[in-house]
Amino acid sequence: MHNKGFIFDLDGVIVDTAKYHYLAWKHLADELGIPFTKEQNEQFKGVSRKRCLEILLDWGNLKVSQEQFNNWLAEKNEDYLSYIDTMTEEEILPDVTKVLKYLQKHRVPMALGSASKNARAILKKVGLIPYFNTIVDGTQVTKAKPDPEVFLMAAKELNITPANCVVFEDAIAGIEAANSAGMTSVGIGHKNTLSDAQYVFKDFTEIELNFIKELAEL
Ligand code: B16
Ligand code: MG
Repeated sequence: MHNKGFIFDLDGVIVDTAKYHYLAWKHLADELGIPFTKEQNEQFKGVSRKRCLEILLDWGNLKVSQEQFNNWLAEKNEDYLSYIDTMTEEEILPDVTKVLKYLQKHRVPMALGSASKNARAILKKVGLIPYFNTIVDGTQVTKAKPDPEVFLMAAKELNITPANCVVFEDAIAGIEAANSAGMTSVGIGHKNTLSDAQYVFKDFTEIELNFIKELAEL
């Protein structure tokens, strides 16, 4: 087995589902009369569904019963899943498959480390399940990023020590989680936003296979 392991976040790294999360949250926010912008949606990246709704209700100064809270949570997710249902492999972000193929060819263990409870369904939709040795998602973790739980669990399942893991993340909280797990952090997004990452790329089209080769010690 290879000595290095690669862990990928899902939303914002492999696919851009943030736009669907936005549409579903916006729909609910409109219904509740709470203003919700794309900038506010940025703050929901990498954050669990439940926590997102708590934040939204805080913004709207709304206090609700547990039952109402759960109903809205379900409503948002149903709406979100109606978008997910339309996804195809064309929605995989540019050059992501190139990197996954390269790593698979060299038998580098790969994991998904996502806060989403829908991660498996999304990977299935876009046909990427076969690349991952393990999938750790929001259905398994109890502590949300920036807590390193999701990545530590992925490392354990890959049987690779955390220091030998490389994490690709688009959220500030995700980079923080990777760093506190003692892993190599690669940010996907803006240099200014992800300044705590060890490396930052705008997207996968900026990543050379040579860089991957070095990280993977191939
Ligand atoms: P769900 P990631 C995260 O996925 C998203 O970035 C975040 O916006 C979302 O609220 C969270 O998953 C929960 O998603 O409602 O599908 O369980 O970036 O960690 O892959
Ligand atoms: Mg993400």
